[in-house]
Amino acid sequence: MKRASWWAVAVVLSVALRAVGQDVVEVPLTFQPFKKDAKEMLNLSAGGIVGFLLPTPLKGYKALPGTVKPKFFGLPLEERILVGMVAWSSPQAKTYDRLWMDWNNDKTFTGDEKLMGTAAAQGKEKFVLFGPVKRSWAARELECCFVVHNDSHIHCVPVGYWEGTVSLGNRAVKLGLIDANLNGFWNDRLTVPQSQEADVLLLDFDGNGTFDAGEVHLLSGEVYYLTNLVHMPDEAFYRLKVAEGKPVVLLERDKSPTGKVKVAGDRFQLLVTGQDGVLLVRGKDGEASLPVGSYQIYGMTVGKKDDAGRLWLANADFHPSPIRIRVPQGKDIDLPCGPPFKLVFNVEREGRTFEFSLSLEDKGGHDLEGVFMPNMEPPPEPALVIADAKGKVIKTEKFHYG
Ligand SMILES: [Ca+2]
Ligand SMILES: [Ca+2]
Ligand SMILES: [Ca+2]
Repeated sequence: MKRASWWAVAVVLSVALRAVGQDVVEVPLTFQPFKKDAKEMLNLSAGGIVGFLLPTPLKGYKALPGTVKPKFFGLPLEERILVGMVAWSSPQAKTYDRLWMDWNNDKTFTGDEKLMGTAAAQGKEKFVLFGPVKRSWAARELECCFVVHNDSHIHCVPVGYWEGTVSLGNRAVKLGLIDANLNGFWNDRLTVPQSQEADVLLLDFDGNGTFDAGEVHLLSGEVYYLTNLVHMPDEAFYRLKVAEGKPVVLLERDKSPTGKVKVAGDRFQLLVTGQDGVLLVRGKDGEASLPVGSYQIYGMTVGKKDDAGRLWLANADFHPSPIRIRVPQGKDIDLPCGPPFKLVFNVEREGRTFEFSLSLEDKGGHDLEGVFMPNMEPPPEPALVIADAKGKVIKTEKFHYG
């Protein structure tokens, strides 16, 4: 009798241990320094910390004598403002290729606080990259790069990110974490959907080996802020914890019951808030799982493949009136957003002047913010043709994006 009960205990224990082993997965991370590619730095760190270039110096500062076209900015870094100045190196430079940061906060810019930048253009965009630099700031060593973008603003970004691979279901999933708010920790979570005060989670959701960032980071679903719950490619939800003192992330599977939501797209992302705060839901083949509960949908990106299998994307922003839904267990919910889209033609008349405009609405009547072709460019502007009753063309005009 006694022996039999020992056996029983042993069996229960081994089952429990195996379950724990499967529910928390340790993922070792390695540091990946950014290549000298300003656009990649900005995309993967969701812009890092941003300051606008201003024509007048910040209070207590003045331009260095002899500088060409100086501009000024402040970067909010850890409860303090890092004040800086950019200028052209000469009247022929045509770009802000010199940078001074007041690292020691003495209200002056000195030679040892100066950096020289490398200019690079990518398409219509213009970048000047400074650094990497390592300086004392807020009682610690800050290592970062600076990027002047389109002559209008400056970004402070980390010098790289942590990357690892986890086996989920039958797939290896590459993930990464970036200290996007540059406070020395890489586990700051997004609390409200409009905030940008958080670190970034990189997730190779489509398994093509790279973290694909769109111009708008919600578009790809692979570069987004770290949230309490993370929707992984195996359809399950996980809580990510960063192990203390070592480059390891722990993935703990959330075991809440789930339901399904449906959107007519080959791929889609929904930005929602629910009982666990902000959550990016990643769907494919028209459906996505969500833990049972009530949600507010703040944004949506939908991708549909064309005949050649290339993905076209459309996005909508539901601020400030989010769509409210309830996800019950084991029942599919058709969401009141997404395709089919409807082209709406509006005419406004004032005296002899007519104004024509076009907009795209989703099935719930929500305006679409943007549509992107597979190359991430907006589709060509449509033309307006006015003809008389006999079909003779009177006027042709092009619509403009506005
Ligand atoms: Ca100084
Ligand atoms: Ca951080
Ligand atoms: Ca990818």
